[in-house]
Amino acid sequence: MSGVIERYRSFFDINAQFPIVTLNEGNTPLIQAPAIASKTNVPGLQVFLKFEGLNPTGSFKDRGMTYAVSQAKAQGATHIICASTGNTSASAAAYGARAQLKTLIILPEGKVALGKLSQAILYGADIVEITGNFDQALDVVRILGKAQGVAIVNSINPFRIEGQKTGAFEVCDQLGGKAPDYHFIPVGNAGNITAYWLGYKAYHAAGRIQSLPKMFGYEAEGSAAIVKGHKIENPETLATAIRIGNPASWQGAEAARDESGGKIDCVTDDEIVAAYQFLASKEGIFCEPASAASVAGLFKACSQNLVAQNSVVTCVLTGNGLKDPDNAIRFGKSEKITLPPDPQQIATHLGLTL
Ligand code: AN7
Repeated sequence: MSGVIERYRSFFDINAQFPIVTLNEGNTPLIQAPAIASKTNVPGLQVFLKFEGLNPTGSFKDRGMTYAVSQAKAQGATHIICASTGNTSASAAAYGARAQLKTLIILPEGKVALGKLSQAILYGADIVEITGNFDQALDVVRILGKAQGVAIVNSINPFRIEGQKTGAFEVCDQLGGKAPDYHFIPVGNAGNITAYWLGYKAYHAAGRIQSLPKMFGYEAEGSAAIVKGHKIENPETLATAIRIGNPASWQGAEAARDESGGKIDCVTDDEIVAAYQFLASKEGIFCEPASAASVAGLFKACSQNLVAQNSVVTCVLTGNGLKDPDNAIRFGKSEKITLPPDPQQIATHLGLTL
């Protein structure tokens, strides 16, 4: 299976000669989540998880990066640059390597999960950590992007949003040519909620679906600029992927909310962690903390009676749990002890009778 541009070619404004840089991204599973549905206590609810952690670099960013990097290459760029809370940089570094472009990455010091950093390092990007946060890194990138031969591949690049629309196309295809009734998604820089909404609208306009979902986006409470209606100077959350205080696609997120009759709300770190643990221990799905904000948001919205009975819900799980082993170990509830290789002793410890 080829990547998202080839699969949804008619939705991209490209000709037959357009050179595509791809790692066969997309085509991620839509996994039904009965334990989550049951925990909501909403009768007849069907919940599906779009597990974007199974993309080539482990996050949804690959859908937009294939198109942004293809366009950069086609337009003769020599360098790509991005600010990142981690996943964008991992994806940029991979597609940059694939396209043989120099990849420049500006990161908030000490706030990028280990897996993401390790990816950028091995893919071979040039990495600068700033003594500041993501929003400041993006401000720097907006200026460095003016340098000769440099293409910005943050989601302020419209090609990123174009590529990420394919997530919505896949959800509808996987539901058998239908849109969900509600779409739950984490919100950081707000590019993805913008892209999904544009994707649903494009599919609707093309006659592929007959209805549109209500868009429910969730920021982390300590970084909830859209919910609070102002920039957050010092955003905080353990979900470092969405530790963003001035979302670049703020207006796109509000348009998605208002046009769809949805909601932008926030969830606390405790709610995020509870959903993160529930996903792993009750559904067998390992996502990163920021991704669990969509499920935390679903639980919150259901408790507020905002979700109708018998509806179909999708939650996007934006990134793979392996991205952030530190939080997995911190919040995992397994017991681990060291013993000699003695079956009897181990059996006794595990409560088994030999
Ligand atoms: C796992 O990598 O902004 O609202 O620089 O990595 O489209 O920003 C990551 C964002 C959700 C939020 N879940 O998506 C970056 C970056 C995960 C993420 C988001 C991100 P947007």
